[in-house]
Formats: sequence, structure tokens, C-alpha cells
Amino acid sequence: GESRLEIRNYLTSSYAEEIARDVRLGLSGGQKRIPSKYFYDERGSRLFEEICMLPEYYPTRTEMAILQEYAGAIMEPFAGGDLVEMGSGANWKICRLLDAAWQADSRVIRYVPVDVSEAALRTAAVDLLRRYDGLSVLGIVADFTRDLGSIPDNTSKIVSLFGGTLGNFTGPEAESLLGMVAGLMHPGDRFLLGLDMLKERAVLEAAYNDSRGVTAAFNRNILHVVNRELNAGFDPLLFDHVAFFNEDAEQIEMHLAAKQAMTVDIGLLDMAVEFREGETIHTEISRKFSRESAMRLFERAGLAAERWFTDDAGWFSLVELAR
Ligand code: AVJ
Repeated sequence: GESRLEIRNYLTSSYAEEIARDVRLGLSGGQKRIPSKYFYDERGSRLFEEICMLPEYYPTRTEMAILQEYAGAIMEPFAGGDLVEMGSGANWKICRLLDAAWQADSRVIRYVPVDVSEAALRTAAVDLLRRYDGLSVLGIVADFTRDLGSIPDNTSKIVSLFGGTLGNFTGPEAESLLGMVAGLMHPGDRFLLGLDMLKERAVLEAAYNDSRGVTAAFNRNILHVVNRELNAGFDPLLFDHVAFFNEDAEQIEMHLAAKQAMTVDIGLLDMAVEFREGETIHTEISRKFSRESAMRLFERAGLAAERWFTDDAGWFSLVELAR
């Protein structure tokens, strides 16, 4: 069969300008913060893949088991069109859906990964084209929180956002993202959304405080990124990894806590940032959902849950949404 690959780049403002703006703003206020999207340079992406294989980090393996079991049911009503994946990364998850489609011999599918890294997109696409005879791939290099308009509008589709990525967004941000996805959907289209669910505090906190310290290295990596991109002078080893479940906000929070008072120069910003001993930089939220909180969010975004797929313990959900 014929395999085809096209990649379109829609990135607008340069990474350098964006990280400069975000870090200046984030380190100027009361609670210091650096947005979690800056974890994922090459080293950070590698560390995150390592996290996914840790015994304490249940979300990836739980979601994979759900996909393994229900991929056939998910793909069965899909008569062909675009399979869009927001924030694609590695191919583990999409392969479960493509396997199901190929087993059912319904191969009129174009895979449309959306990711900020053109290199990662290309590597993943080449691998898929080798594995699935007749597949075509349209790679979209874009920030899916902003440039969803780059996703083709003229075919039926399943859009997917796997892995609890939605949990990194605040309530209002999540609502606006889901609303934008809803805006892309026509009757019959589906949106497959991964959600990490509320569970016992000990299980949640262990997943973000693994015994081998991989999550700590992942958290500190954001300081390596800032050092490199902005010629900053952070010593990552002078910051403790802190991750805890905030029960009222129903979210895991990650911080980096200064082990001592210090001043850090950020060369490219002409800025000197002061830290008190114990003061933290807030690096990530990872929200955990109940069916009720998820349903409220869907309703506000103009989406309706058609089917819930979950594991026996109810630790993770894949929700199939329609407009
Ligand atoms: C990639 C956002 C799903 O929040 O669990 C893993 C990132 N942070 N360990 C998550 C992460 C710390 C992860 N997501």
C-alpha cells in the first residue's frame, strides 16, 4: 500500500521569547512559578518516559490497560477519517487504536498528531508509517492550547487527549481548552479524554514521590531548562523536590523548595531573583477528578459524555465525549 507523510508547522512566537516572558512574570510575583510545559526538553521528555515505567506511577499503565481492553469498542463506530492526537509524544497509546482499526480492516484513517516538537513528530510518524500499511499521517507542529484552528475541519474525526494532560490546566484553562475542542467537532465526531481520578492520598503522593528519585530529577530539570534558555544561574541541587496532594483543590502540587536563602541571576532577563530559605517555585498542578467534577466541566464546555471506560479500581478514566 501507499504511505504518505506531510508535516505542517504553525508555530508562531518563538520558544525563546515565550519562555523569557513566562519566567519573568512567574518569578516576579508572590508565589513564584514556572509553567509545567517547560519540563519537556529532550532530557525532560526522557525522564517523563522513565516515570511512566515506575512501579509507583500508576496512570500510564492503567490507561494502557483500559485502551488494550476497549480499543475495539472505541473504534467500532468510526467509519474512517482523521484520528487527531493532541500532544502526541511516543506512540504507545495511538497504536492500541490503530491496531483495533487494522484488525477490523477499516483502514481509511489519517493520523493527525499535534505537538510542539517537529523532531518528535517526525520520528513517531516514520515509525507508524512502517507499522501500518496504507496509513497516512498529517503532522501538525503547533501549541494545541492556542492553535487548534490548524486542525483540518472537513473530515469526520476522533480527537484524543490522553494521559491526564488535562490535569495540568486550571479549571478555567481546562474549560476553555475543552470548549475549543468542542468547536472543532461535528455531529458524529468523538473526543477521547484521559482523566486521572481521585483516590487515596497515599497512592497519589507515592506516584509523585517515587523511591528512585526520577520525579525529583524531572522536577529539577525545569531549572536546567531555564539555565540553558535564559542564561540563568540556578543550582538545581540547592532545591528540594516537594509534591503533595492538596485535598481542597483536588490536585497534586509540585514545588521546588530553596534549601537556603540565595540570589539567582537570570542573565538574559537582567534580573536577580531572591529566595528565602524554604521558599518555593510552584512548577505543576495535576488535577484529580471525580465523575461529578468531570461532568460539571464537560457541561460548561458544551460536551456530553457518551461512554466511560475505566479500570476495575476506577483509578483512571477514558471518557468518550460528543458535542
Ligand atoms: C504528563 C501531566 C500527565 O501530571 O502526572 C508526572 C506529569 N509530573 N510526574 C502528571 C508528571 C510528575 C504528568 N502528566
